[in-house]
Amino acid sequence: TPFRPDSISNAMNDASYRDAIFSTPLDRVASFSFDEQVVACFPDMIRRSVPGYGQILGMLGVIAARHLRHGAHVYDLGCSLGAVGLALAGRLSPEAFTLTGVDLSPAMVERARTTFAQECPHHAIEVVEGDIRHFNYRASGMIVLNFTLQFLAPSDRDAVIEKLYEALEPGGVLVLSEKIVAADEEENAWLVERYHDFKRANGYSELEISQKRTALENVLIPDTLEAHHARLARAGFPRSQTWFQYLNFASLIAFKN
Ligand code: GEK
Repeated sequence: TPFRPDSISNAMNDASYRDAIFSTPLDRVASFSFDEQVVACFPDMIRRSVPGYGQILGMLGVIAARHLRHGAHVYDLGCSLGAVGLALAGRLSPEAFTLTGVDLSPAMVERARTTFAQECPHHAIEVVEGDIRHFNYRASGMIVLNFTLQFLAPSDRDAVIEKLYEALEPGGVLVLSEKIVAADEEENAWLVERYHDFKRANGYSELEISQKRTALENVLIPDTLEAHHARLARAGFPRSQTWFQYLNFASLIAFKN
């Protein structure tokens, strides 16, 4: 099949229910958590809620093909259902890389393992249930945090990025995709309003948008792009750049010499 950077495996789409978690009024909106209810509709939720999600995934395969030394190891941190691993497996042969996906949610890990076994049984991909803050990383050529760092307490973020810098081999790359906030208030307000328009256009109701917003308060705390680049520099990366932005969602790449 011809390569389309924005296309990803249908495997996850097929099994996905439509996200209706916040479609009915709730007395008290609980904090968002990655439980079984979320797992069941996750592919639908993330596609309708994260602008550019599919394009970022498609491009991760392209970036890996460019930057990975043959046979190098890759980490996908906060792997959820394994979308990053699937994107790489769709682009690279089984000999090209090994991958470890790490996620804190047992429900995610279980589903990701099944998906890899079905979709790319010849690729050396494992999924580990664990906390990326306290993980023992092996030397790697590429580390991906696709919308995961944003869920860590801000005070934990520096130490994780430092650990990942240490784990990367010379020439290694870190890809960091995040929901971001703009330092300028007016700019930020415009981005957030257009983001809510984006969600409306993708079929979310006012109620769903506002209840999801409440559920994510204090759970997802976004940094500015400047804060991300500064953190990467502090951790030791001599160079980082923003390679993708769509409204208040962005992806950065950092290079280790
Ligand atoms: C994708 N990357 O489809 N340790 C490990 N996992 C964690 C931690 C932690 N400390 N905190 C949160 N998670 C995926 C999407 S989703 C993004 C990533 C979103 C996990 C959490 O369980 C969830 O699966 C994931 O990080 C974030 O490309 O839902 O917006």
